[in-house]
Amino acid sequence: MMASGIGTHGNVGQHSESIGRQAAATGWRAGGHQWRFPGPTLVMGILNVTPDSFADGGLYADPERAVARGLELVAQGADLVDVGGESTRPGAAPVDWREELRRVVPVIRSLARQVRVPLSVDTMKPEVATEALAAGAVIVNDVAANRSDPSMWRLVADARAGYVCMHMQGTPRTMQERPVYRDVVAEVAEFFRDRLQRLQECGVCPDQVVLDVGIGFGKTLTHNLQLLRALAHFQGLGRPLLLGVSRKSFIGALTGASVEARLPGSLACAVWAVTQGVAVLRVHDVAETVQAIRVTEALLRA
Ligand code: HH2
Repeated sequence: MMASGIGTHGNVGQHSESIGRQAAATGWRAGGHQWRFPGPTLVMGILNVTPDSFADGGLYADPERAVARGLELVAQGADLVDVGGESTRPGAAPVDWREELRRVVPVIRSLARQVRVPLSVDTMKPEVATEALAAGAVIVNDVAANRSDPSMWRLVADARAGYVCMHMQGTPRTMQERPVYRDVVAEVAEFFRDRLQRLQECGVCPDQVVLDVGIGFGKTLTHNLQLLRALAHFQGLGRPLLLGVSRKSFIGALTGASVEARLPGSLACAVWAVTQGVAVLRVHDVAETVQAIRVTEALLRA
């Protein structure tokens, strides 16, 4: 059965005229942190401690530089900082969990001592999530929520951590080879319903969870656009939405812009997402995004 508000593409089209969607009233808890939505859109700053991430690979591979960048993101207005030690760009090779730990744990430990904003760990591995939570992270950003092994969910339940449940078709290595959906909006919604059920069975409360359609994770340009158009309809699932579009390749496909030149397209998507009730935006360009969304929110209120 479909949750209210989420249907096929035809049904999405019917609802696509109005601007300024009220998100359903929801909350999100992560460790001792708590947010109510609708409210100001949260900005999650991206901090990739990797040699090969598609936008900032190699810039913050050194722990001291990474910590300095984390402090800078917070000073620019980030409400959360998402620390990742493994690139998930299309075709990326998996990183051994010990290497990923070596990359992210010292950075999380140091930032947790210096900033008040919650830290999140962007990882697909339970071993890394466990150590990152022990080092001071309070959110697990899980791009591999499509796995069947429940160990990640059990540890999120035990830690009462926040959890980002992202949709991906396949794995980063293979996901862009030939993504196929009968109806991408309906299938992603069905995935979320199934995961919310499984998470609850593993002891994760719904208020620990935010949902992310996973732009670029096993999706063609058309799939990405269909999901972006349908954002408001995922509100029917009763959980806040997180969105990661920052500098992604679909912006390049639409405009020809290189990774470094995709800020305008990223901001256009951020503004659109705010009008559609998205609660959290995961971005590289924090200061610019904060300004764009504050103005959008004021316009929606006026
Ligand atoms: N996108 C990326 C990584 N993690 N997490 C969520 N929840 N949603 C996303 O859209 C998302 C994500 C890819 O971006 P980035 O971290 O900049 O690059 P890389 O994976 O190459 O490190």
